Amino acid sequence: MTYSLTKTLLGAATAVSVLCTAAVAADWRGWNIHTEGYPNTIAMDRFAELLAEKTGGEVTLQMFHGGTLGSQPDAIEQVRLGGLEIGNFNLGPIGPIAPEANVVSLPFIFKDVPHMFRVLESDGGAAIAEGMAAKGLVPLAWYDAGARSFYNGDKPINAPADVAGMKVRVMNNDLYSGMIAELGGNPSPMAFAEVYQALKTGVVDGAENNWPSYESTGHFEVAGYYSLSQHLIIPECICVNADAYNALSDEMKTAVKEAAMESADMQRELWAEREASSRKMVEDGGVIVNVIADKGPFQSAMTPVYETYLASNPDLRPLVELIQATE
Ligand code: GTR
Repeated sequence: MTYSLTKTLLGAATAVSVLCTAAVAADWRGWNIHTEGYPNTIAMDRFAELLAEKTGGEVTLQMFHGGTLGSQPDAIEQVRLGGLEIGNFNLGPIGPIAPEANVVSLPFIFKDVPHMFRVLESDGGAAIAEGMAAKGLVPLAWYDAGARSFYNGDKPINAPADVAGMKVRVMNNDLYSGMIAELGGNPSPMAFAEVYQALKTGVVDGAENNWPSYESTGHFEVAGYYSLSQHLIIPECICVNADAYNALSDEMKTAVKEAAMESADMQRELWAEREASSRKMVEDGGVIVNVIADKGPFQSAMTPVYETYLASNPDLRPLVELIQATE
């Protein structure tokens, strides 16, 4: 009797442990907009390898690069809803969903990239991450996306007056539309994949992005003036669906997080190299790089953009001030 009870209990325990293992085993699918050889693509592939290694194969990830699973705003929704588990997202198109994360899309909020990372590693970063997690997207690590500057086909941009009347492609976010409107231009929100044709056919006059994306997309071929406004410094994340992440044991969560952090270390190194090589490549290709002597007029034109954001999110004023006060 005792023997068979023990046997039954043991059997039950085994069944439970098998069930538990089954519950944590996960086959994830991941979205990335960039193509082969881009720092983010290499680092996301490395993340997939590290995930399998560090979780002993309990969590696996199949990456889909080149935006093959859809546009970025759609992929963000997919990861929030659980249609996909992972994405390498720019925080720009996450901002409209999570107001805390939108703080990084206030033009000129960061002094430079190191300042952005200092903020992300502080309470400010924790507030941004919490805001995202509350909307179903858990950021596991932050990637570098440099600074974004304006480019167009026919002239250098030195002052807001040069943007006046220009149709400029922006990512999907009202802050960016407001930014262009305050400079006197016409904002044109559009998916990344459509920008090359739009520039080429004159549907838009200009766009804005960092060196690697300006180069990798070929935008430099059809918009040969790059003016160093550096108006936006937007971080990117490896973001995971909150339910998928929360279903993991603590041990697995740690492993997943470690894999993401190591991938981010790699991405930041590759990013620094790619910024330099992309710049060199486009300059060799004939791009005219324009240094803006005084960015002050661009910065002061952004006051209404900040006011609109703070009027809709009065509770986020301390976060804005925290970032501005971070050395
Ligand atoms: C790139 C970024 C992409 C996407 C793109 C865009 O720099 O890495 O995720 O946001 O810009 O302008 O749409």
